[in-house]
Amino acid sequence: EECSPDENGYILYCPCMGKHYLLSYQHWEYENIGSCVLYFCTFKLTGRFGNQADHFLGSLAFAKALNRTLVLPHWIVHRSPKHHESPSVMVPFDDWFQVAPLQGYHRVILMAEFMRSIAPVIWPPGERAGLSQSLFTDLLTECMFPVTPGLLEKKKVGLTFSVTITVLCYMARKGPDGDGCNAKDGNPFGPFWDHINVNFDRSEIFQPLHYDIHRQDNLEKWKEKYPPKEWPVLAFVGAPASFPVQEENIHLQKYFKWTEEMVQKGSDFKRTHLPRGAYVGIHLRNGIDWERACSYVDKSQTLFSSPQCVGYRNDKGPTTQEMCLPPLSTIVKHVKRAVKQVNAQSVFVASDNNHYIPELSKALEKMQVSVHKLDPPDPQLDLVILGLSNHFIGNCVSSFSAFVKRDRDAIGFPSSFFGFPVP
Ligand code: GFB
Repeated sequence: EECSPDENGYILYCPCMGKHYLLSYQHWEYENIGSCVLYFCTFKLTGRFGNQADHFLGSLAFAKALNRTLVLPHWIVHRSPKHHESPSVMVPFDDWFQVAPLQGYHRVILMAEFMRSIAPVIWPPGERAGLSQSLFTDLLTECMFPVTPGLLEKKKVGLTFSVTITVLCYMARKGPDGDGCNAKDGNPFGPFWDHINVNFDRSEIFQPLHYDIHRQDNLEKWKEKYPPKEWPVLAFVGAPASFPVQEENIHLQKYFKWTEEMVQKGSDFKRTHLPRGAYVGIHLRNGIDWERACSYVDKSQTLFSSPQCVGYRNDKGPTTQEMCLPPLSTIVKHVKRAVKQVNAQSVFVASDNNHYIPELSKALEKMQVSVHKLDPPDPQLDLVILGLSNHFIGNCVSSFSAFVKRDRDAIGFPSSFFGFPVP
């Protein structure tokens, strides 16, 4: 019974970055690193977990709206750019998160289980189509890479919008006259599908349909165009969701729970490394990639996850530099306020780069508050420890912070942000 396929069909996707993300990424790289137009060249590419988590919530809502079982993808952990030739690491969904609470919302299945018991029956090799939003022709005006008409023709065989974009960047690396493109080229696209031994036999462009299933007309069109009998599996090469997470899908965070082991690790750290009593958790996003990203704050009203502060309709004012890359003075001010508020004995700092441990320790010396971080670094454990704190101060713009904020909101824990609200 466990193995009988869902006749309503399945949704499968690679948590690879989609259009929105890649385009802005290319823009920065191109403008900021004149000599380098490669997606992977000099950026400090880390996990990008926050993006994937945002996409996950949207994909869950998408699967529920289409009444298809969601295949829980592996998380993709990116290696550093120096290793861009080596594949990303795939982490099974349930290494970090529980499956059971999700089932309280909608039908889900782990990817390994799907590939083992379902795919051979309803999605055999030879009948595998990859779905994408569009060929990249409509993006040419936005894309800053050198593209010749000849290259474009070759790209039309590309599997999807996202993959095509990645392949495009990959081709640009080799020059416009490089060899033809392969739909799974590029990291993490290739490694993700290779990991589960999937090759695509054809591609399907689904536009003008789109992911916003909160629009009833769009939802009906999905059901009409892709009936489960003919399309038992809809395999998307990027998440069928937007980034940042749509406002309507934020509430799904409550079904998205760390495993008990992860929570235990967080509690163990607290017990063994922090003094007894309350602690304030802070997220300092300040790596070089972030500095570059923040230089775009003035050019756009919202950036990445900033709608969590300034509102999805920008109703609470523009995103500011201080929110994106808060100076030490702002950090100290907010931390001191939070320490007083919850009578904290310590501060736990999570960061991708500079934790400011000496500076914060000095600033909090008189208050007799100690400052701590994880060693060695562990992004997921950072998230758990921030989630457990008595008060959390996050970065408005970062989706890493946004995860913690939603996680805490779901259980009624308080949070605030650096530089927001604007005084
Ligand atoms: O999670 P993420 O999408 O959040 O990407 P943002 C940031 C990655 O940096 C994380 C690492 O997945 C981690 O691997 N990182 C960030 C951290 N903060 C911490 C931390 O406190 N501790 C540890 N250990 N690691 C955006 C991306 O990042 O950055 C955009 O979403 C783009 O796609 C932009 O890449 C430049 O939203 O902060």
